[in-house]
Amino acid sequence: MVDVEREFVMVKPDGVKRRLVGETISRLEKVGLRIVAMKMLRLTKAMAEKHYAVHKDKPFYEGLVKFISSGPVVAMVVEGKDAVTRVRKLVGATKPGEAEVGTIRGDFGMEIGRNVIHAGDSPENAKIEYSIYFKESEIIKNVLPDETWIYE
Ligand code: IDP
Ligand code: MG
Repeated sequence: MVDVEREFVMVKPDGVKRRLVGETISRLEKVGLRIVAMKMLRLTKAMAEKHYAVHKDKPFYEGLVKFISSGPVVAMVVEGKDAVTRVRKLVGATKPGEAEVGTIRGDFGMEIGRNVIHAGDSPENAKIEYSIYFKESEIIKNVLPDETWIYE
C-alpha cells in the first residue's frame, strides 16, 4: 500500500455558520484525500485550550479559545499521500489577505481570526490534535490497495 498520512482538519465556527462545510469537504475530496473520521461538535473550554495549547503564550490565545468554542465545528481526520502538505496548500496562508485566491482562506476567509478552517501543521501535531476529538477506534481503517472500503 502507498504511504498514507493522516491530517486533522476542522471547519471553524465561522465556516459552519456561513455554510462552508460542504465546500470545504468537497475541496479536500476532489484532490483525492479520504475522510476517515468526522464529527460535528461544540468544543468545551478544556478542549479548546488543548487544541490551541501551542499558542498559550500568545496575546490572542484567549480570543482564540473563546471563538473556537463559540459554536459548532466540524472535526475531521483525512488521509492520503502527503495529506498534511496537500491540505495546507488547499487551506492557504493564515491571514486571508495573504492567502492565494483559489485556497479556502483566500476565497472565503474574512480576517485572521475568522479564517474558516484549521489544519494541523505536521503529521505529529495532527495526531496530537485529532486525538482530542477521536478515539483510534473511531477512525476508519483497512482501505485495500484498490481503495475499496471495508466497513467492519
Ligand atoms: P494556522 O491556523 O495557519 O496554522 P497559527 O499560527 O497556528 O495559524 O494560528 C492559529 C490560529 O490563530 C489562526 O488560524 C488564526 O485564526 C489565529 N491567529 C494567528 N495569529 C493571530 C494574530 O496575530 N491575531 C489573531 N489571531 C491570530
Ligand atoms: Mg497552526
